[in-house]
Amino acid sequence: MVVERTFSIVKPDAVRRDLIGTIYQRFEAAGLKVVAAKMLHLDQAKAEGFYAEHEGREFYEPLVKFMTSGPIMVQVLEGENAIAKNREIMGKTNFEEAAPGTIRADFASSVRENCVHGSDSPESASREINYFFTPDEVCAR
Ligand code: DAT
Ligand code: MG
Repeated sequence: MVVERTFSIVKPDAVRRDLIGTIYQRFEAAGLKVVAAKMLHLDQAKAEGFYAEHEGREFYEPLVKFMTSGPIMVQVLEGENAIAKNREIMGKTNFEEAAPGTIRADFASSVRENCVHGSDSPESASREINYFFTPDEVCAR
């Protein structure tokens, strides 16, 4: 088994609804250790850059507006198969298709307002971690 790091966001909807602790509990229960974390409020340029892969899609502009609508928690999670494991406990993008017991099935209120982000590949994990954290902000555990 390979110990990996992945990048995660608790999105503005979940922060507004005081779900930070509940979602962190899901990470820890799944064996994903928090090795870096901070709260911040994205500005438009930073949100656009983060979701650049979706530029031009019909949902891109409302997504950027939502992601800048309030503070978020960004974190690096570490564990065996962390990238796939985190995607598994998040559930599918569309909460109506997400498996019961996943974060999105339990807490998302729409396809857009779906509580969490998680990297989908080693390449995106690396890019996304470096987009928000300097190497010295990530702790060995
Ligand atoms: P994921 O967040 O599961 O990796 P994604 O990368 O395809 O999904 O899309 C990024 C975010 O954009 C997603 O979490 C919510 C929003 N989004 C995606 N498809 C959408 C749609 N059809 N309508 C509204 N928002 C959408
Ligand atoms: Mg994605």
